[in-house]
Amino acid sequence: MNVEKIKSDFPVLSRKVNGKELVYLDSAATSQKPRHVINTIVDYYENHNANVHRGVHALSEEATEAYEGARKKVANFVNAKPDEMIFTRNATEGINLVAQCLGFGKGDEIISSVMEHHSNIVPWQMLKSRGVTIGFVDINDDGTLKMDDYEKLVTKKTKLVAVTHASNVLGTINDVKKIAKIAHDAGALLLVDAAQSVPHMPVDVRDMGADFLVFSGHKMLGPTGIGCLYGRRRLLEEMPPFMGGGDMIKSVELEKTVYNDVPYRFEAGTPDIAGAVGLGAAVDYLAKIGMKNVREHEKKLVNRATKELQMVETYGHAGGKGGVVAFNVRGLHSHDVASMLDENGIAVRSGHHCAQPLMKRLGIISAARASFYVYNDEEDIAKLSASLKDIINLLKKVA
Ligand code: 7TS
Repeated sequence: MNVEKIKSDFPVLSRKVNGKELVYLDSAATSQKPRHVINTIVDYYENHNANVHRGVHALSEEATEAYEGARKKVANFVNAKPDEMIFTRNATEGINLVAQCLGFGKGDEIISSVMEHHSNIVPWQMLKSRGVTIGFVDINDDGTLKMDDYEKLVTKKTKLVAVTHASNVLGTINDVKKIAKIAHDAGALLLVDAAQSVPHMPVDVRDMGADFLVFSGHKMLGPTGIGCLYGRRRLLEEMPPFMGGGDMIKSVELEKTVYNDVPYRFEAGTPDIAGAVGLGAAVDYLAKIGMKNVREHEKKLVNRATKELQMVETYGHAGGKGGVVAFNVRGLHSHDVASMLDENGIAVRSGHHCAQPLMKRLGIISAARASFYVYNDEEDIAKLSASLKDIINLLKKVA
């Protein structure tokens, strides 16, 4: 991988922040966008813009072709079929769609885990009013899931197991294939939150055994406002629509409506056409680099970061973890650490990372987090490490 060349494809990475070269270490929150994605979106608006699935005029046909072409690209990227791929706004919307449409009722159980992002906890909690109960798998000290908990918690009453493929805080990559087997053996379904895995490693929905899988375009070099829900076709066909309106129907009479086929049934109203087209371009860009290469590159970076960041407390020590390092400087709030790093042009996220139950489980209120992607290199980590050393030295002087 030629990181220097890749870096030059991202216009924003050449800007300065606080007079310093930007070091962007917040890709787990959202990734930067390469020129190819930006230009594709501009080209779409400048030359092809029209609504999809309706007009017979040239622009409408071109827009439909571009939108459906993007669906094919994204489906292919995770080894799904286009009609199993629903465009959503983001990973969060995909999870809410499943929560609202799968037909949960009294007595159903859902098993989540303590390492989940709020988006894989709150939509399930919202079903409590229907009499649904939720169980949570715990973590070990190294930040891996307690696999024994699945054996204990997943029962005949379990309708769905919801788990993240990769943790946005700990970096742990979970053995979802094994979890799929436990879920399926008990007659339950598996939903995989792949918001932090699809952008960073090869993902194959079939090999994994996922019944549903969600991800967001904006974390994988694509624009904001577009995401995907993969669902096994038979399941999607049995599910009622999420929202009603245009495009999700075959015919409407005042008394009744015949719904459209999957996946259109789940895409009510004018979709984010430019977003989908931009995501298609992002997938092309990533596929050209090769997802195995992306994964290997991030492994190298996270190993280097783990070695360098011995002077701070870090969270999540699973072997082969993803490109995320959450940490705290003793005596400082993570927001203060992030602000001090920002003065040096280094962008990291701080706070609870939308994972408050995990923070509680770790016995902390917040953490700073450096997260890596295709445009980061070892020099970025060296800069982070040097800045953290400066912060710690400054603290010693003040104390
Ligand atoms: N699941 C995981 C594992 C995530 O990390 C995130 C976003 C989401 C779901 C939700 O994605 P969205 O695009 O629907 O909002 N995670 C983060 C983060 O770690 N910092 O900012 C957003």
